[in-house]
Amino acid sequence: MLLYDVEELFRIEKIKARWILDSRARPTVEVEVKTQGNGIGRAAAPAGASKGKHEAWELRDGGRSFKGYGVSKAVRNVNSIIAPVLRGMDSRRQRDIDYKMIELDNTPNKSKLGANAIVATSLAVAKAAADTYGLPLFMYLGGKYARTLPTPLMNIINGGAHAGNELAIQEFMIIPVGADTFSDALRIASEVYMELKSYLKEKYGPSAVNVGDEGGFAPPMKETREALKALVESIKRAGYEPGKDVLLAIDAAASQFYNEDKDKYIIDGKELSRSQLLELYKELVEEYPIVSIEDPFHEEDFEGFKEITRELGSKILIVGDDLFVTNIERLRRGIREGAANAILIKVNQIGTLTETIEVVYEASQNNYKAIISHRSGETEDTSIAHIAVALNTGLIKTGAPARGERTAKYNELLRIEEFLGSEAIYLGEKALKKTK
Ligand code: 2PG
Ligand code: MG
Repeated sequence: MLLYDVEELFRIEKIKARWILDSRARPTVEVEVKTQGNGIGRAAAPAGASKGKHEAWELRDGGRSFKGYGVSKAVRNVNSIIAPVLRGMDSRRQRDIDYKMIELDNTPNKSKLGANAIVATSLAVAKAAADTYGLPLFMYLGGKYARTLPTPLMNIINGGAHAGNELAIQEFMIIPVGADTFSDALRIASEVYMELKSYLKEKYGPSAVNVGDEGGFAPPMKETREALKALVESIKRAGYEPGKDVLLAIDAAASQFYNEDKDKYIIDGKELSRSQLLELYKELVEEYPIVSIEDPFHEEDFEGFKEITRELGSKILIVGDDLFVTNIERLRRGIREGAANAILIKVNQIGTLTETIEVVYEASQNNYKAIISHRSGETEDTSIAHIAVALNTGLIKTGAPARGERTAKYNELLRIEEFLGSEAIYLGEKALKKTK
C-alpha cells in the first residue's frame, strides 16, 4: 500500500473534551480523538500537588464551583479553539499538531489554553494514530526497539504535601531489582508493601495504615530515619535482602520544606542550612541502600544540586524534578553546570508529547537518566506506562502497588510484558546505572 492511500484514514475527524474526576476529587480534562479510519484515542491530564514554579500552566476556573478547581475553561478551549484547527490534520504528524497547539496558545507557559487542555489532546492524538494502525501506543511510538520494561520506583511511605503526617520528605520508595521480569519485580514490591502494612500496624497502631495520595502509607512518623528503617524492616520480613533485591530511593521535594526567609530547610525538627542538609543526605546514603535522591534542594538551587552531584553523583542518581520541570532549557542549564545526573519526566509539566520526547532525547544524549513519572493527582490513564517502554528509559515512578490510579499503570505494564513475550527485557538494577 502506498502512504498517500492511507493518509485519509489518519485524518482527525473529531476531538471532544469533557471533565472527569482525578484521584483527589478534583476535575481534570479528558480528551477523545477519532480519526477517519475509526482510530480512537482517549487521554486525561494528571495534576501535581508539589508543583514546580516553572511548570506549564494548569488552567483552573477559580470561583466557588469545585473549590476553584473547575476546568470548564480548559474543556472549552479544547472544544472551541483547538478542535476546529486540528480537525483534518494527519494524526501521525504529532510534532506538527503539538506545535500547532503551542502556536495557538502563544504564551511561554501554555497559560492561555492551559497545559491541561493541551496535554490531554496531545496524548489522545497519539493514541488515536496508534489505534488507527492497530498498534499499542508504546509500539507506535517506539517501534520494535521498544521492549524494555521499566524498573519501578515505588512510593510506599508518603509524606510532605502528599500526606497528613509530619514527614518532611515527600516520598520513600522501594525499587524491586532482584527479579528477571517486570511481573516478578511487581510481586516482590507487593509483598514488601503488605509486610510494611503489618509492621506499621504493630508499631504505630491501626491508623498508621491509612494511605496518602500515591497509595503509600502515611504513618504518624516524624523523622526521616523512622521511615527508612520501616522500609528496610519490611524488605527483610518479606524475605528479601535490602541493598540487593530491593533498593531505596527518596523524593525530598525540598522546595516544600525550604524556608526562604531563613534560607533554611525545616526537617526532622531541625532547621538545616544547605550544607547541613547535604551532610544528612550523605549519612543517609551511608546508612541505608539509597540509590536515588530526587529534588534534594529547592527548585532554584542549581548550586546545591551541583554540590550534591559532585559528592554523591558517582554513586547514586540525583534527580531533578521541580528543578527541571521537564523543560529542555532548564535541563540544558543543569547539563552545562553539572547539576543532577537524572531528570524526572512528567508530560504535563511541559504540556506536549513532542516536547517530552525531545527532553528525554536530550537527557540520554548527555548521559542523564530519565524517569517517566506520574503526578500525585492521577486518573486511570495509562499513557506513561507506554511512554516509558516506548522511549526505553528503563525507569518509571508511579506510586505504590495500591489504589486504582497507580495500579492502572503497573497493570498496563504487565499487559505490555505479556504482549512482548520472550522479547520483553527487565533490566532491574542495571537500569539505574549510567553508561559512561
Ligand atoms: C513528585 C510528584 C509525583 P506531584 O514530586 O515527584 O510523585 O508529586 O505530582 O505532587 O508534583
Ligand atoms: Mg518530585
